[in-house]
Amino acid sequence: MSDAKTRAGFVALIGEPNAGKSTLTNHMVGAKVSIVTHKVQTTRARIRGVAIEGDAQIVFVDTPGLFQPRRRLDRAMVAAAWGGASDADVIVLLVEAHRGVTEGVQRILEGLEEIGKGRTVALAINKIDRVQSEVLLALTKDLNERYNFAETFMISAEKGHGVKDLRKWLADRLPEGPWLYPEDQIADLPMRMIAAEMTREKLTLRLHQELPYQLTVETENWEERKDGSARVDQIIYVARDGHKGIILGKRGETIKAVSQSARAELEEFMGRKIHLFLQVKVRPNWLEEKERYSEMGLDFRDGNK
Ligand SMILES: Nc1nc2c(ncn2[C@@H]2O[C@H](COP(=O)(O)OP(=O)(O)OP(=O)(O)O)[C@@H](O)[C@H]2O)c(=O)[nH]1
Ligand SMILES: [Mg+2]
Repeated sequence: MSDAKTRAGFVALIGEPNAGKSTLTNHMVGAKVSIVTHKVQTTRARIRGVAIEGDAQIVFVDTPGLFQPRRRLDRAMVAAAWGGASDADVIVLLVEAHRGVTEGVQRILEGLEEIGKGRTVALAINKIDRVQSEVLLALTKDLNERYNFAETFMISAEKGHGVKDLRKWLADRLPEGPWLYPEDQIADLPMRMIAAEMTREKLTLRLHQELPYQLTVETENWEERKDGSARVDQIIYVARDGHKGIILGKRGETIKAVSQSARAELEEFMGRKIHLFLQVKVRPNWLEEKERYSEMGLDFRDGNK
């Protein structure tokens, strides 16, 4: 890449919660850098994943879903998402094919009137595997009448349909310049945060209703061992005693299962042995604590009303 003209820049993926932004990020990068669940509001902060396309290095910025925030955490998440969009060279709006133009999508389009000014904004209709092609044509027309998208892509982030074309198109839109990360770097997130996210994903998959939204996971300690393995200690913060009991489960079964699957994923990611220790702490006010936000990669002040 030394004498050829290189390109590099940021592509923000925005959309409603559950639109498939993290799935697309992972597909583009070719590795799981951002957690994915079937539940809304999985991603809480900006996650950068790095992909290479020809001479271009594309830094994908996965963002939290855009929704109407109620709590401090929600507001900080939404601010992080819009912040990601306004720092990017190109914005891609993901819309779910089978849901179409929801109220949430309309609000995002309104927001884009301001944030998208002077920027390339593309539309990616995702989850095309779930609808008939007539639906896609109508939706493309409808959305393009509502906003002046530079281009429309029809993709399935999960199955990989249309993803290559999108990546090529994005690479061509980035400014010329040196690469922003070393060639072999795939994510810009400290390992302790990636590890905490993995545990939060397993918790979110296992716990029901509101509980996933009432907890946060932090890596408290990371100790390298002489035998090449690492000991990782994490704390799961919850707001209520009752939540602690649910996370532990009968005879500690739930937390054990969570710990096992998080450890397996972490070991695969790191390619070595990990000893993972989880502890649940009740902290009634964690959602209002500044330190929790910096650990999540969010700005506490963004949560101010
Ligand atoms: N059928 C289908 N499902 C998909 C596709 N892309 C993503 N999904 C599923 O949609 C759900 C949400 O995916 P995520 O990637 O977590 O969505 P997100 O936009 O990052 O969601 P938040 O982080 O909550 O904002 C998961 O269950 C994915 O497996 C797709 O192309 N087709
Ligand atoms: Mg996500």
